[in-house]
Amino acid sequence: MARFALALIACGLVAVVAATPADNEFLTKQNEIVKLLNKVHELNFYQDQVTISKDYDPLAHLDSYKNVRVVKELVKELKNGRLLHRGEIFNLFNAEHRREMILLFETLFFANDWDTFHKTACWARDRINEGQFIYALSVATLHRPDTRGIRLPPAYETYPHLFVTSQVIHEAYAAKMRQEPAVIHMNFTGTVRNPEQRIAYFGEDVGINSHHSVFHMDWPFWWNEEKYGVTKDRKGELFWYMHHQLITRFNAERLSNDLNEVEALHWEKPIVEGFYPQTTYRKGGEFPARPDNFQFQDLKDIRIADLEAYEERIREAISSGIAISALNNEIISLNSTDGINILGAIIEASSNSVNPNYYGSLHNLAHIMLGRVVDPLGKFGMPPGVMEHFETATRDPAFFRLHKHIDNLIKEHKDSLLPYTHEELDVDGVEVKNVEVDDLETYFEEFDIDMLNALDDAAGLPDVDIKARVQRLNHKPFGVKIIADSAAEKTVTVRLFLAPKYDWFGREVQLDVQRWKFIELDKFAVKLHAGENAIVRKSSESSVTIPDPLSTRALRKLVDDAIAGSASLEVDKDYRHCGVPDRLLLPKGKENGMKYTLFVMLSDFEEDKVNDLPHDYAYGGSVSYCGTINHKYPDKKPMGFPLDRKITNVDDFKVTNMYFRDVEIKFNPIH
Ligand code: CUO
Repeated sequence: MARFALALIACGLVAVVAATPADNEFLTKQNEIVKLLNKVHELNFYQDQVTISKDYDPLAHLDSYKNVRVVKELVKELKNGRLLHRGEIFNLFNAEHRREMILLFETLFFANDWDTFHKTACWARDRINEGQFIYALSVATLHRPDTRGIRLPPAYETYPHLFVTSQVIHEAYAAKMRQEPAVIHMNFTGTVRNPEQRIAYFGEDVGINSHHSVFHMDWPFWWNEEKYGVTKDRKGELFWYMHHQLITRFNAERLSNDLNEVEALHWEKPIVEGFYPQTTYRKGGEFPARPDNFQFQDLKDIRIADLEAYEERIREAISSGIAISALNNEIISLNSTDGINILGAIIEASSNSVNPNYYGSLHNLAHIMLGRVVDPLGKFGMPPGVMEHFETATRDPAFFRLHKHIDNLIKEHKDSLLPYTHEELDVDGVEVKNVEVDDLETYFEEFDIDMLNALDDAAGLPDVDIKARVQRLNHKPFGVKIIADSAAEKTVTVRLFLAPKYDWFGREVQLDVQRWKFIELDKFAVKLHAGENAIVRKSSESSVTIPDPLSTRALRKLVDDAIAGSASLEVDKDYRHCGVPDRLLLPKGKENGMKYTLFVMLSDFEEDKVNDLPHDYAYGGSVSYCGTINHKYPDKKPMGFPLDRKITNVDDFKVTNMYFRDVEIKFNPIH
């Protein structure tokens, strides 16, 4: 189909982005954060930060912090040598490591002003473990009102070891020793003898890895809403939905590569796919490898029986439709739309769990079990596995199996709810007449990762330009045009989903099965006028994706130029680091074309509306899977609506404000 002229027929679709040019105060903050996260494995080296670190004493400025006790405790533990040392591996799933990191986070978060925050960060950078420092500083920067809109450097540049293979690191060192610039080609793990390697480009995509790791910084499972005064709206539900979407996306990728969909793991059955990460910690050795068909093992402190017991109780809650709260054994119904939020928090478990003692922490414990599976008793002193870091977890096929298991539990809950009624689906007077889509074409491209931060510095050995070159999936930009009639002027929410039309066996998938496989492509609100409307939306505007972040070098240059007045840095207070990379919006498809179902639904925005903001407010751009930090989740409907509940009668389900059509995705191998 010919590409249609977007500009001529667009239906008032320029989203409201709250961006303004950065002033000097913001540019200074932006500059300081980038400096703090540059070469964090080394001590402060920018002279101003060195001086602050040397001279600053948090105890001499206690009146500059909201929570004095935390500051005193952090300093006391540091003086007593009780904190994780620099160079050691920080593992967020380790309760002690986490407790120490939270002390630092709270010290930073509760600093009364930017000046105190900045000085504390310079001070901590020389004294606290760098993994704890990166994580605490990042989460504090994302959540402090005075650092809203600051851009963090890409995670794969701050800590490249978690994103590239050992071979790349070795070659990068060799190039630096030779003082020769280099571009090192990175292969995906495994060989052609391992079918899983066919979709390694997805699980090992640096953009997916950083989306996942930042999601868990935006929505930390340890977040204390009361203490921090920041509510995490629908966090339990979002935990499910973001991971559900990762699985549907992964499965669509598998089908594109002639692999069957991922199966859930079970505590008693072998973990079919082994995994050899071919990745090394900066210090502490290689990430442990797992052979095929390995069984779960009891750890010193977590037993398989614990997981089974927690899961039994969770299943009991799902089938009975009630959870038991720790607060006076109060009964909480799960049969409302909020049930998923309660259940998500219980399963993760986050600090929002209504009863962590009773329901445990199924998901977090499973991450630890999988991470330590090959050295369960610590006999060989192996470092944590890839499943114990959000940056590396999606590399392991077991990640998707674990989350599929959890997704199945949630599906049991969703299937227990009543299907949506005609009234809940129908929008009076609105009809979608047609949906046109540009050609959908995917291809692989090359991308370079700056290895500057991966390598140690030594006197007389200056930095040289060393890059890791990876293959990554991309697609041609495309547009969707929706022709809709409306009886009157009305603002609607437009929901766009995509799912494979056929399963692995080549059978057409029935809607009630297919509904759980739909990838949310976009969601936005638009004003219809009475009569016929043409709604045009570009792929780059999608509410699930973010564009490529600026590299550290480009970010520093932009800030320098903006300070010098020769460029302008736009500040969006809702700026998001979480989000699927723009280029991964579409699954790969096949060379000869692969059929998908495109589903479009318009719903009544006045019923969906949550925040008192313009209907086209952009929320930083990736709100669908990542929510928003500064506002409530801007859609009252359950995430995944209307495909999250059973469709028992397709005729009842299909209303005029919906539209289904086939589309085809072609992979171009010679781009
Ligand atoms: Cu994101 Cu399990 O929650 O990896």
